[in-house]
Amino acid sequence: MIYQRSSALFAEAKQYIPGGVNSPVRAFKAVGGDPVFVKKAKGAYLYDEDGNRLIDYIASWGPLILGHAHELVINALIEKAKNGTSFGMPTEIETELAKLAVSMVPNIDKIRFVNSGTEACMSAVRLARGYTGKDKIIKFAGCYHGHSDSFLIQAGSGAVTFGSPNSPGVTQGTAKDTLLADYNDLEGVKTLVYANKDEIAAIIIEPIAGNMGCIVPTDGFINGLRELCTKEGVLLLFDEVMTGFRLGRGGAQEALGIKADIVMFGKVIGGGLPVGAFAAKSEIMDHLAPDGPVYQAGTLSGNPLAMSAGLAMLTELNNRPEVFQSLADKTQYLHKGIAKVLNEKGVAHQINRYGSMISVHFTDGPVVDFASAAKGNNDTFKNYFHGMLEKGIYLPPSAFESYFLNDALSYEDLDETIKALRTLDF
Ligand code: HOZ
Repeated sequence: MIYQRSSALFAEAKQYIPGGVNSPVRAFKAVGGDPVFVKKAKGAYLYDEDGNRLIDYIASWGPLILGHAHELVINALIEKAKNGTSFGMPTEIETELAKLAVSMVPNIDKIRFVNSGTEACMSAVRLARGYTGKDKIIKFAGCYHGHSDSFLIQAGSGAVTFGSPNSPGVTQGTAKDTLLADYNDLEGVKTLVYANKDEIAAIIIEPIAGNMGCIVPTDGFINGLRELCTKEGVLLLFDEVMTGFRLGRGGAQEALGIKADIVMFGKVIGGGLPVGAFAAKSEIMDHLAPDGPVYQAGTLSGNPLAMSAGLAMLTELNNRPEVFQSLADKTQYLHKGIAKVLNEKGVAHQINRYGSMISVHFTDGPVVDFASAAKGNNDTFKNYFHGMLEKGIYLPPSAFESYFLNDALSYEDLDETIKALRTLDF
């Protein structure tokens, strides 16, 4: 395939935008080469600036569960835009989306809309601290909760891709309140909690991790965290930026059958527009301003365009919950197909999958945490990524990201993907 125009656009972008991108993973640094510039997308396909059609496995990093430019979402947006784009005043549609979200997600009474997953996680931690009167939080190595200071300690996603999981610019004062544990290591978490007794406000986790590739919690891990938190007066925070409304109507809470104290959402709840949200029982949420003392605000929070896209997508998912099983079936099909080809080719690999999240790790052993994810062979990953791109398959451009399947993908698309893999040399 030809990527001339993308390369030219990237060269120009680099003159005006740091690294040529507005979010580092997009720059292809982990895989080399120039990023693909998108012109438009529809359903399961991206169409790039060089006229190539690509089968998309990132779905804007998760939110496009129904596929790109779904007509329900686009029509809702067009209609809404005719009446104005931003008011900085309350609108009815905010309550409509809040009501729907509260009806779909277990264990929440109230929800506050923000503009991104970063904002949601940052605000949720402030709320947890304000509610508990404690300062420290525990996060897991390789988990990514956006780019707020407290979370850039052994962070996953782009932070680890570029070798700076602990970003310069985060003060020692902030860093000391973020304690670090290993994913799937319940004993390690217990040790931290007991060593910092009565000082931990919250444990924040991606209940299915998606920022060190896809990593699935081992049996009893999340449940163990739940029991520990309840016993020790620590709030359990689920970062459902990727899993919310994707693993089922009730996200990971529903899929795992475990309740969190605060749940954070991101782009999914805005149908792909810039939205985030955090939610909990009233007892916790009522600590937020203007009812309570914990401050949080934003002119674009609850923006009518974002609300209309979110409402359209969530309404459809709520009315058609069979989508979740259908996505999981397609993901399993893809898993089997990829595994068969890689086994035939004798390529060492592990495939992690949960619902419609999946990732391929080029390593021998099980991938259960950041350390095991980091053992993946990045040269093999690069060949795989570029080989697939050459065949028109767009995968996440880093081994530390999950794929997200969308409802528009057909079994023919999946077969085309598996067929493309068959042509690669490792
Ligand atoms: N951090 C996002 C994936 N985990 C990538 C964001 C982007 O580059 O758009």
